[in-house]
Amino acid sequence: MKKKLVGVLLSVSMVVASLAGCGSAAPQAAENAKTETRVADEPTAKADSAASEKLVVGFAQIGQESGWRDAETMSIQTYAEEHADTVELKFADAQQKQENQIKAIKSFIEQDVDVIGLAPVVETGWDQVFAEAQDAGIPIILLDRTADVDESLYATFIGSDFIEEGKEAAKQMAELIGGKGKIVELEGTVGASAATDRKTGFDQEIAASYPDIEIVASQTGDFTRAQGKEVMESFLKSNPDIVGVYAHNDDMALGAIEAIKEAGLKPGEDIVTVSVDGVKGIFEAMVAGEANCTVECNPLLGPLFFETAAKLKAGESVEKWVKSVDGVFTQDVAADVIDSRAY
Ligand code: GYE
Repeated sequence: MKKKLVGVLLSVSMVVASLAGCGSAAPQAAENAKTETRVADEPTAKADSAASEKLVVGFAQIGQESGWRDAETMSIQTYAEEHADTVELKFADAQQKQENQIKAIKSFIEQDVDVIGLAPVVETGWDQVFAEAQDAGIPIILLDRTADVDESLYATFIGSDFIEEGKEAAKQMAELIGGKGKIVELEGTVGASAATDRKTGFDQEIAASYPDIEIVASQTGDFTRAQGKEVMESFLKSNPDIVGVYAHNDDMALGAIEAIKEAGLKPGEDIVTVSVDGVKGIFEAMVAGEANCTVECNPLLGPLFFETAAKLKAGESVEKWVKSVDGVFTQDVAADVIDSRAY
């Protein structure tokens, strides 16, 4: 409580100092100072909204593990730059570590931001810090990945249906390999909703509808191209007769394609690929005939994220899940659409 009051007072003196600096606005400055002082008497009022009407948002990003992630970061930062007169973004890159995301959230709470955005690197372990944000009256937006917490602890989830993506990927794989054969699966980050659900959806659909398809190995490649390649190399050594690889994101598929080539096989023909995201690199690989299908997952969430944050600041209600609408792209359409891809 004491800290908050000091923060408010500091910001009041900053407003007074900056306004006092411009001569002709002096009477106005005195007027403002009075208003601001009244705010200082009320320690519960937010310092930022008292000092300006800007929407102040803290975003705890996961890291830079994939082309998809970079596109999302760009979308968020570009929106903030283009709306700098109304929006202030405090951005943290957690370098793939949950502890760094928790630290970032705590610091956003300290700074009394209006809304906190988070792409949870893993699903569990958020209850305590979310409760702290709630106690401070700061709503949380989950962006692109879900968290395994009580619904009351966050305002909304903006993102795709990963189970559906997994099911769609399974149908595409079945189509590509004629409903039979041995395949391998490259999983995303262990404990991440995008990985858990893409696996659940895929594995369930295969088990339910395609009895002649066998998933002979499934292992994490942590959503990165480097690990996708490494894991695929070991898959190829122990399972030389596979006909397909399903990767939870395009970056791992691109790594797998390198491994397939180095093993002297033809990606896209000897071993087909199905992955998720729809980044430029996988379209290039499809045009080259080396990848077969991508299930789209839209990373350009910046505008929707800030619009939702503005609604929350204004006290408006928002849907608990704002679902992205995504498409599916196969090799035969890749050349036609590649130039229109925005990421
Ligand atoms: O598919 C993957 C990224 O959370 C939906 O995270 C996101 C996933 C995306 O690293 O490439």
